[in-house]
Amino acid sequence: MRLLTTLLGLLATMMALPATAQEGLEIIGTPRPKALGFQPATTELARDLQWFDGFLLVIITAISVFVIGLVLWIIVRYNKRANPTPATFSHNTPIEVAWTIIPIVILIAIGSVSVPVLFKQQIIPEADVTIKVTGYQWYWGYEYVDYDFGFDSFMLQKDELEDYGYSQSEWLLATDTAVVVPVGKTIVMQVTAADVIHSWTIPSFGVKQDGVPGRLAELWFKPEVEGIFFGQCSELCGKDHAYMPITVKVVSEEAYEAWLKGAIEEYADAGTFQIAALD
Ligand SMILES: [Cu+2]
Repeated sequence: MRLLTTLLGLLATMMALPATAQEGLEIIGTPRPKALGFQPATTELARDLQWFDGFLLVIITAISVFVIGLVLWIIVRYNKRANPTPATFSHNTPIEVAWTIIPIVILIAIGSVSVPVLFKQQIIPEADVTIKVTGYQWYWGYEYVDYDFGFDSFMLQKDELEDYGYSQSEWLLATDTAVVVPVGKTIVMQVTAADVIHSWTIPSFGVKQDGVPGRLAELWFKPEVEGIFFGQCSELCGKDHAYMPITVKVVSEEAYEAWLKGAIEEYADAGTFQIAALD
């Protein structure tokens, strides 16, 4: 009976996926129980990273299989019983040339794929929307610099989740306010911190950037699908490091414009105050 209840519970949980919350937006960028691998890639950068990971896995697997095979072969073929009189030579020029050149070729192959992926992340394109994000102990502050408003973003407590349209499984991920961005536009995040080093990330977008006090770093992404995406501070920053998650909502152009109008009215004063306080 207990098994049946568990199974029914499990079925109900599975049918509830994908979870929806907040104006019908689907939760896409989130960890799933017992999942392996990456969260779904929803930007070109994330697709590149995940492809590169697969490419490396093939190379690593081939090298590992080759080395394990060599070791096994030597154990079987050249043990004391099978090979009582060992060879005494210490040099073999062709083999030494091969084991120098082959790794160089492998490293060049990896580099020729890795460097373009890195450069695509680091060369920041012209922004459609620019947002400055500041890490604090222990929450994030966002400023929409084109519109001169800003707001802070705090993690929702367990008893607040439902009020904000989230379920209990979004605890440690969902925040009271979210970064709202339009789908298909180039978003540039200027990342910094006010006290210690934090790190801003959204795994589904394939972006992660340390926020260092006194420095302004940049990252960019171009979200391709509407939905809710979660991330968490990724640089150990003190006792509540685990409690400063990141929520990004990717919405349609119209929804973004509507949200922007409301946000300017709601946060304009708070934003100015915050900017003044930072100076
Ligand atoms: Cu942190």
